[in-house]
Amino acid sequence: MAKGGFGLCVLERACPARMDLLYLLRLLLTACVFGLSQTVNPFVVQQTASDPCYDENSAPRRCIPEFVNAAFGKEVQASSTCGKPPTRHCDASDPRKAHPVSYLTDLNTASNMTCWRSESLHLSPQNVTLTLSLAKKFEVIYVSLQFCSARPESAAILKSMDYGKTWVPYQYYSSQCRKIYGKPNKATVTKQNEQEALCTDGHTDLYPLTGGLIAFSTLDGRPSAQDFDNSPVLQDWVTATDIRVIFSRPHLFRELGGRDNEEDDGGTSSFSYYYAVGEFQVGGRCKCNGHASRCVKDKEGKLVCDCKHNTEGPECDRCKPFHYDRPWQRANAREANECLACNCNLHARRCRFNMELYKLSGRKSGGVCLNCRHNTAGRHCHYCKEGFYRDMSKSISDRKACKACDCHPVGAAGKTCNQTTGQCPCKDGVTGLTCNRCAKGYQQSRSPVAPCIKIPAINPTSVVTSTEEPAVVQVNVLDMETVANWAKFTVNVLSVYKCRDERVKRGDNFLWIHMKDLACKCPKIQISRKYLVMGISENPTDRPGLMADKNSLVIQWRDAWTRRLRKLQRREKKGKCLKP
Ligand SMILES: [Ca+2]
Repeated sequence: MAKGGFGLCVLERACPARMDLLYLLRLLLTACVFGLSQTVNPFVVQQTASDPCYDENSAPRRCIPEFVNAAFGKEVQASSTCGKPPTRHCDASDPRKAHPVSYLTDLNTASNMTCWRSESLHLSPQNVTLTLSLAKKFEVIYVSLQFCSARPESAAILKSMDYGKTWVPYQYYSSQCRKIYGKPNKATVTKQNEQEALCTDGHTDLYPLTGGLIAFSTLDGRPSAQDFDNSPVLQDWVTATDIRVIFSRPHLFRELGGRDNEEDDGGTSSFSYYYAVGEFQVGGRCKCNGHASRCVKDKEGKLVCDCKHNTEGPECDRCKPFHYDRPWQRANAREANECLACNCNLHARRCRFNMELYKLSGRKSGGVCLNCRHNTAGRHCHYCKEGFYRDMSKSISDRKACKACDCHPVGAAGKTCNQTTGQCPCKDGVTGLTCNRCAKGYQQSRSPVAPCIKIPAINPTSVVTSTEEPAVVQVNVLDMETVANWAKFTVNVLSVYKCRDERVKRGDNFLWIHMKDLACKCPKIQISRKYLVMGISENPTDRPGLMADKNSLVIQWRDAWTRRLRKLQRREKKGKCLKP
C-alpha cells in the first residue's frame, strides 16, 4: 500500500476488492428473483418496439422496470464532509483536493475512483451518517459501499418506506454484534422473522485498508425469496424510499498505525480517523408492482411509474377510475392481474367495487355501475328503468335502447309498462301495447273508469243496432217492388254525408222499408224523386241493401241544401269519422 493509505484507492484490475464487488454483483443480478425469465444483462435497456407490458397478442403480462443502480446521480446527505475548513488533504474549494458527497454516486472509472470523505474525527466513537433519498418506492436488491478508507468496525444500514419519516434497520455489521447492536452474530432467518435485520461480523475486517466493501443483499438467506411473488412480507421488506448508512465505530486508530492525523489535528490527539467512500450503490428496480416497464418524470419532475394494465398511482398501486370490476392486485409471472373495466353497457361513467357481489360471482366480477344514464338501470345498466321498456331492435348499449312506456292515460291502469315487452297494464276490456283500444267483444264507453264495455249480445231481429249511428245519404229512387212484408226500392246513392257506416257507398243499392212503416207513409217515398234520408243503416237481416224505418227521416231533396251538406261532408272527412 502506498504512503498515506487512506488516500484515493486507485483500483486496478488486479485489485482483489474490486473483483469481490463485481463478482458479488454478478451473483446478485443473475440470481435476482425479480429478473426476467431469461438471464439478461439488467443494466442494458431492452430495445423492443412493442410494449413489454403486453404480449404479441396484446394480452397483458407482468412487466418490470429495468434493474438499475438507483443511487446513481442522486444526492446524498452526509452528516460530515471534509474540506470546510480546508486541511492539508481536503479542501472543498479546490477541485483537486475536494471530497464532496456527489462523489458517492458519480460515474467512476476504475482507474480514477472519486471519494467522499468525512471530516477527521477525534473522540471515538462518533456516528457519521449517509442518507440517500430515492424519491420513490424502489424494490431494493442490494446496498453496497466501496470504501476509500478502512471499513468501519460497526455500521448499520436502514431503510425508510415513508420518505424518511420512520426508519427500520436492514442490516448491522459489527465485530461485537451483541455489545453494539444487541443482536446475535449471524442469526438464521426463518419464515417467522423474514423482516428482521441481522447482524454479522463479516465485512468488518480492518483489512483491506482501502477498497474494502460492505454489501448487503436484501433477500439473501430469506426463505421466501424463492417464492417472492407470493410473499407480501418480502415484497414489503425490499421496498424502500430512502436508504441510510450509519458508521458507528471505527477500528481503533492505533491499529491503523496512524500517519496523517498529525497533519490533520496538529498532533493533539493520537485518536483520529475518518471515513471515505468511493461508491454508494443501491441496486434495484423502480417499484411498479408488475404493471409498468419503466419509470418516468411526471409534470412536477417526480419519478413515477408509467402504469399500464389500467392501473395508476406512483407505484401503479390502484386501479384507474371505472376499472373496479375486481380488486387491485400485483402482477406475477403467471397472471398480469390487470384492472378490469366495469361493464356498464356504455351507460355509466362511474362504478364501485362490491366485495359481496364479487364473491358471489366466483371472484370474477364485482363492479357496480353508478348513475346509469339513458333510462337504464341495474348493476351493469343492463335493463330499462321503471317507466321504460327495451327496444329490441337496438342493442342494450345503444343510447336509445330504452323507450318510454307511453301508457294511455285512460286505457292503462298504471304508467309503468313491462320493462322487457313494453306492455302497459290495461283496464278491463282494453287492449294494445299502450292500452289504446277496446278488446274484441268490447266497445268504447264514455266512462274513464271503464273505457271499454262489453258489447251486448246482438238480437238478429232488432231493427237498428244502437251503436251504429245511421248515415245521412242523398238517394234517387228508381224503382220499387214488394218482397213479403217489405218494400224493396232500387235506389242510386248520390252522396253520403255521414260515413259512420262505411258500407254505405255511392252507387246503386236497395233500400228496404217494412210495409208496416210504409203504410202509414212514414216515410213516404215516390219513384223518380230525390230524397235526403237521415237514419239509414245496413239492413241487419239477410236481405242485401240498406234499411229505413219509422224513425228515419226521409225528406224530398232541395238543391239549396247542397252547400250546407258539403260543409258537413268536409268536416266529417277531417277526422271526425274515424273509428274510435
Ligand atoms: Ca465516486
